[in-house]
Amino acid sequence: MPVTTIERFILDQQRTYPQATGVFTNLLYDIALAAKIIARETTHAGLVDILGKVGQMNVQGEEQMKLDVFANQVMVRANSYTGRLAVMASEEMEDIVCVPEESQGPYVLVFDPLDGSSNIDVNVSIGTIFGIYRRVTQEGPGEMVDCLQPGRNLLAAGYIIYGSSTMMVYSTGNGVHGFTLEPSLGEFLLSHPSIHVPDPPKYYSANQSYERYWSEGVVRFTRWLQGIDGEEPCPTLSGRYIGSLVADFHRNLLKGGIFYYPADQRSNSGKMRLLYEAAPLTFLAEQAGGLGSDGRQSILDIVPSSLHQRTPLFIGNRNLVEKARHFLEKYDG
Ligand code: P6P
Repeated sequence: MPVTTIERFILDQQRTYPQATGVFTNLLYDIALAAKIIARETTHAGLVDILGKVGQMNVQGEEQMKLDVFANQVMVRANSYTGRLAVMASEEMEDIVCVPEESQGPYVLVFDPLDGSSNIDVNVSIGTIFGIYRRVTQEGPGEMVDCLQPGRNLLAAGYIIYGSSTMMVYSTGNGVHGFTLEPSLGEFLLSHPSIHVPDPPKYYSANQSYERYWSEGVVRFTRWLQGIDGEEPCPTLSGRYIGSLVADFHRNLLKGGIFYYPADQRSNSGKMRLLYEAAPLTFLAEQAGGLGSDGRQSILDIVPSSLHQRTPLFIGNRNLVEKARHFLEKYDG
């Protein structure tokens, strides 16, 4: 495979859009740069000055780890003065993030700067998730309505996984492509072109310690995945649950499988965030031949009513996600 940097790849993709001005391309560059800066810190997270809690609580009511705060700052600062964005929304910030008037542009960036951060101090892979929209307001400062768009409107989405290596995986609607960071060069190099979810799948990912809260449909779906339920056989799957959404999603994207975090008796909205977790990952899943749903409808068809709203999530191989819907319709009505 020729050595292709992410910048070269993005630029080559831009060439297929004659009317492109380069703003979108530069936005993707900015995200890749932010990813490199965050990656540099996550690989040193064992140092005292980063590890440990900053003591603040974020909008999710979760104690903020210093790396959360750092990653959020990097994403905001890398995108505030570039002239690409009208507005941003971050998992770490309660309200929309306004862009200085002299630096506004046509796009909207939504992101979770560091998902799975509770795993930082046990050295489990964590990730940044992002989605890019075009603004819907015509001019002036971006507004909440620019952020509350359904996933169908996404122009691009991706994630960076900080693990045994750092990878950036993204799509602009022309397939899903993965780039691995070569730290000695500081470059993301094309390592996984045109990713498609393998079939048959290999894994199912769910936190089964919550089964007692699940609906009958979800329990029956899980028994089917385990080859126990009476319906037609499911491919033989192994259970794998890391407890870090990006890591679980990434493994299933490359090996085939389904991740699900359903609604349950504790929360009828599930745990995953619609705007900056479920929708961007569903955009990627669909581009890779898979699906993402709340158990009834595509995640991409849900119009957000608030920045931090949650949604049940079933995401991965098309046939497994469709089977989940079958069980929920059959047993949960
Ligand atoms: P549970 C991490 O806190 C996170 O938001 C996701 O990354 C992960 O998939 C999920 O929560 C794990 O949740 O309830 O199984 O610990």
